[in-house]
Amino acid sequence: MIKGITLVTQVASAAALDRLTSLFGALGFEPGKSWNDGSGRGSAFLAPIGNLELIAGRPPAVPPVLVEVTQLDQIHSVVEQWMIANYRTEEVAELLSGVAPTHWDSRLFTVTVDSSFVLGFWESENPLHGKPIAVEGDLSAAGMKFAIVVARWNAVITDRLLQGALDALRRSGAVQSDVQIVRVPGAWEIPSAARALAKSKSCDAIVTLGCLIRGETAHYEAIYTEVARGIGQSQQETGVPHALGVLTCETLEQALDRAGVKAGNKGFEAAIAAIEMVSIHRKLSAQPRRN
Ligand code: DLZ
Repeated sequence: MIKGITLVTQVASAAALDRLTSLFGALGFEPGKSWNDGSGRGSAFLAPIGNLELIAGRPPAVPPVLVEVTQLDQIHSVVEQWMIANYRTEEVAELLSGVAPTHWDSRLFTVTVDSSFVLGFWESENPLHGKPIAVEGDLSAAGMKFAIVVARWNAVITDRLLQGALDALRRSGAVQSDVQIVRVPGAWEIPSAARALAKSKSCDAIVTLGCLIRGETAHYEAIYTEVARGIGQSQQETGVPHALGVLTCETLEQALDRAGVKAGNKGFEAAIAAIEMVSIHRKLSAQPRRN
C-alpha cells in the first residue's frame, strides 16, 4: 500500500533552511516532523498531494521543487510580502519572478530563496486539472460567519469542546467578530437556540456542543434522540449547516477523552465539519445547472 511520497532536498546552509522554513510557514504549509541529529537537521512540510515526476531527454523547464496551488496570484503576493520582509528591496525584483504562462496550460512563478534553492509555484489553467471527481469543501473559514451553541450542563466537558471549536475556527482563518457564542442551560435547549440562530440568517453555519453522560442522565436515550432530531430538523428546514458536537458518553472519563484528553477534541472536529459544509454549500450554489 503506497501512502505518500517524500522528496528530500539538500539546501546550501542552515540559514537557507531557516529562510525556507520561514517562507513555508508564511504560506501555511502544515509542518511535518522536523529533526536534528547533531550532524544535520531537517524541516518537513506536508501537502495533500505528492507527485514524483521523472524526466528523460531534455532537462526540466521548471525548478526541482514545484508547489501546485490554487489562487496563484494571491500566493504570489504572500511570497512577495515575505520577500519584502526578509530581503533588500532591490533583491526582491531579482529573486521573485512574475507570474507567467507555461507551455503546459498553466501559469507559474519562481522564487530564488537561496542560490541553492529555487522554488516554483504553479496553477493549472485547465479547470478540470487535478479536480477530484467529488465536490469537496475547502477548510478555509475566512469570510465565514459561525454561531456556536454550547450547553452549560457538564461544563467541564463543554468548555473544552468550546475551546476546541474556537481553536479550529481561528486556525482556519475565521475572525473573532464572525463567531457568536450562545450558551444554553443543557443539551435539551440546543435545538431551539440553533433554530433561532439559523432562522435569523446571522451565520453561515452552527456548531452545536453539549455532553450527555449515560450514567448520570435520566432518560438519556430519549433526551439524546430529541436533541439529535431537533438539530437535524433545524438544519434541514432552514438550510443552514449544523455540525453535531453533542457527546454521548458512558462515563465522565470517556467524555474527557473526547474533549481533548485522549481521543481528539470533538468540538474541534465539529467546527471543521461546519467550515467544510459552508464551503460545500457555496460551491454547490455557484455550480452551473447541469442538463
Ligand atoms: C436534566 C439533564 C440531565 C439529567 N442530564 C444532562 C446531561 O447529561 N447533559 C446536558 O447537557 N443536559 C442535561 N440535563 C439538562 C437538560 O438538557 C435541560 O437543560 C434541562 O432538563 C432543562 O430543560
